[in-house]
Amino acid sequence: MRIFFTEQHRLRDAKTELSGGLLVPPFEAPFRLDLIMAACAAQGHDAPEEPARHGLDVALQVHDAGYVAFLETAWTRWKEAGYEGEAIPSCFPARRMVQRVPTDIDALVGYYAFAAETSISVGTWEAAVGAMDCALSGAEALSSGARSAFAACRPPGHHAAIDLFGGYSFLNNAAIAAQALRNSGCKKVAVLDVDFHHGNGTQDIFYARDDVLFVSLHGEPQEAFPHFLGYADETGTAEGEGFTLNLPMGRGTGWGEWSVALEKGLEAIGRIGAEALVVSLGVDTFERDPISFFKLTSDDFTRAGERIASAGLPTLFCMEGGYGVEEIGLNVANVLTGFESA
Ligand code: SP5
Ligand code: ZN
Repeated sequence: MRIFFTEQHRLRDAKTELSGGLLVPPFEAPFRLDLIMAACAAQGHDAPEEPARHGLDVALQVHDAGYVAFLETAWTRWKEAGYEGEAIPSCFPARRMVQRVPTDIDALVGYYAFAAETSISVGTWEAAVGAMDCALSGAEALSSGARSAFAACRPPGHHAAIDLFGGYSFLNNAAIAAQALRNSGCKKVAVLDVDFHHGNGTQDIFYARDDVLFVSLHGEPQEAFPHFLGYADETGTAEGEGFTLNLPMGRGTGWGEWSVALEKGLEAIGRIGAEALVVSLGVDTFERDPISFFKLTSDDFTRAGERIASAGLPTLFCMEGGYGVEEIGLNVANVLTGFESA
């Protein structure tokens, strides 16, 4: 399978994450992708290719233009304001407040955020563009006939909504890839999100659309980040009614229950006649993930890859979450190996 990777991901190396009232080193850090690339090489996967530069046209089909311009300039503007730390939102347009774009940089950071744990740091924009380029090169590979591709995206993307960052996500790599597949002629595209966390951003982007099905397996919102989206009764709106499928699960979920949800998701993908599949691949469902509560084992990831292959669709894997443990590389490589062996 073709693998797209760029060293540009290293430019996202924030110093701070707001966690438990402290500023801690972020869970989402460059070493993650080093472990993933090393494990892929160790399992004999193809050598990574540098993605092409695609520009922002497709991103602007799924994100708000003001939001993209904000991301591009946020760090510079934050520095110009004289701040010494990283850009952390501290003030939000919450219930019954006015949703009007402000001019002040502190206000802008809050306006375009849905969570405060994710700091905007030097190089964040450049790294996010590199991750998007990996996803777009992966989509292009499928359009030229590849059975599968792996976009080694970092920073991740599935929490990035039309005009909101957070959850370590800035540009929604998977959604941008799905849009590119639509642009290149796939009538229906499915996004299967197996990251532990609900893909609130991807759901937001496609919620009223019937050309992209969004299926998500995740920790139930009452207990799991991002908390405020991802309930089973969110099924889409207007033309998009029936094109969102949320499969939330509780603490301690292992392969038994998780794999039943996966089969439900795959059935829905078959039912709508998807012509291509984008997988938001998080491995934070692992039993020893430090911030999550599912119990998948490293062998379960191989099985997951095999089951995803059974959909029989051109498939693009976009890297999302998975934290803190040596096994994240093994777990990602196992999904890809499982897929290819099926
Ligand atoms: C891409 C992705 O996986 N983003 C996840 C972002 C989660 N960030 C906030 C996590 C807060 C978790 N708090 C649980 C602490 C358990 N001790
Ligand atoms: Zn996650």
